[in-house]
Amino acid sequence: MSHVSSLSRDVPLLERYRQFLPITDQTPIITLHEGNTPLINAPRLAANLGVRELWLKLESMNPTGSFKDRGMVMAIAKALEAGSKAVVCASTGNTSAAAAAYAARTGLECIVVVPAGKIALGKLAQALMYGAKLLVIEGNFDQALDMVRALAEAHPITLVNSVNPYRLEGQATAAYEICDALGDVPDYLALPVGNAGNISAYWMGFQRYHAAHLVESAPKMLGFQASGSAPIVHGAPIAHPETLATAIRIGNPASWQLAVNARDESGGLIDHVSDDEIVAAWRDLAALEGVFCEPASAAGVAGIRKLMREGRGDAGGRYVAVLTGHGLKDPQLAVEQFTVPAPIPAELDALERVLNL
Ligand code: AN7
Repeated sequence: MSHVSSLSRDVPLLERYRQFLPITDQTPIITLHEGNTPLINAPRLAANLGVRELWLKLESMNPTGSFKDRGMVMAIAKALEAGSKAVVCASTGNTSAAAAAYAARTGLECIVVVPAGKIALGKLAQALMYGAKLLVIEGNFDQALDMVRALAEAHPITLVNSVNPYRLEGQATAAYEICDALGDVPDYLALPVGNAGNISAYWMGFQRYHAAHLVESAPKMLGFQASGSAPIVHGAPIAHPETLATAIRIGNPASWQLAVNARDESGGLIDHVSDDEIVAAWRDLAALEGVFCEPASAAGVAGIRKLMREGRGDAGGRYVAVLTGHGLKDPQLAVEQFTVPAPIPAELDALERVLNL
């Protein structure tokens, strides 16, 4: 029995949800064992936030450490199917890590364009190690995206940012997994919003499962931007977005309208959370539940806390927060939150003295 279930866990994502994906007989079923990520209950954090039930979807457990692998495996499979030899993306770091990994796995050339000085170190390391051609621009993500869109129009290079529709198709699998794991939909799905692809993909996924009569309703979508990078909240693009959550430092989201549709059709909201609120939620996730995500990923939990504080939350609700990327991608920012103690002599009595024992 256990042998069978471990085999079924190994079924590639593209195979497992094949009926919901744009897969043909010609689509290569590539995989790095993405998806099938844990959905874990978080009772200590739920109590802290004042909600009845909170689940964490650990997208950090994907092969390159973020949810981007779900969309990228689909986009790269379709690029291969179409005979493409090269892919390109702009990125705040996670998209480039995923693109570079799946390109390496399948022998495609990969070009990534990132903003100078605003990429977490782990993500930079990934693009380099996976062998991507890395270009660093004196500009932000939005400018990088404009550049690669133009590049892909002028040359035979496949764009794998989330404006490529196969990306959202792949990312919708996370919604299917949540429904399959809970046997139902949650009341609320909370997640960070950057380029706004993921909230759009989740909404598409929940609607599809509903239409297929696999669930009886759909959750309210709760999207959260960083306060310094909140164009959807303010209703206008932001020329110079800022936030310490560099993953969502985006001023003109490509999937803006889809995200607004997801918000309105689900009866949800898109709000903003400050960097201080993001950091507090980020630390609480680690210290209360043992879950270390990257700063941007904590925006969903920060947002639930804000709604509860302002009396706009639902204490009796069942929440799922999507933790989009791994904490080890950005260890620098984590260590900076603390004072690392000075060394002590390597002797037992020194240890006992410091511990007051
Ligand atoms: C950890 O990698 O845009 O709203 O270029 O890395 O779908 O953009 C990353 C986005 C949330 C926001 N959490 O998702 C990129 C990039 C993490 C992220 C988001 C990102 P979208």
